[in-house]
Amino acid sequence: MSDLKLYYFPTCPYCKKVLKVIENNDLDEIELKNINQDQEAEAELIEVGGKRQVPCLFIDGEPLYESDDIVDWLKSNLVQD
Ligand SMILES: N[C@@H](CCC(=O)N[C@@H](CS)C(=O)NCC(=O)O)C(=O)O
Repeated sequence: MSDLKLYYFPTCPYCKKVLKVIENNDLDEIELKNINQDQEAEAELIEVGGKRQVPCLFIDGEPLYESDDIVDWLKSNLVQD
């Protein structure tokens, strides 16, 4: 099982799209990090990912940006058909 963290903030429409997939499929294994409330998470996103853009999914510490790519990864790796 991969270590999964989603960096997001609640008013971001791209984040909402990803969060909907997470909620609809009960993907509880993903730790959610709201960068507007958690300064440590915000700093970690910028340091590791290189930019303050959300959503970003860390997969075993590797950042994956772009909501469409994140949704595709979730559907390919976690969502049961
Ligand atoms: N193409 C990107 C767009 C992501 C995007 O524009 N996110 C905005 C928030 S809605 C962002 O992080 N902007 C930088 C900032 O707010 O500092 C995606 O689909 O994930």
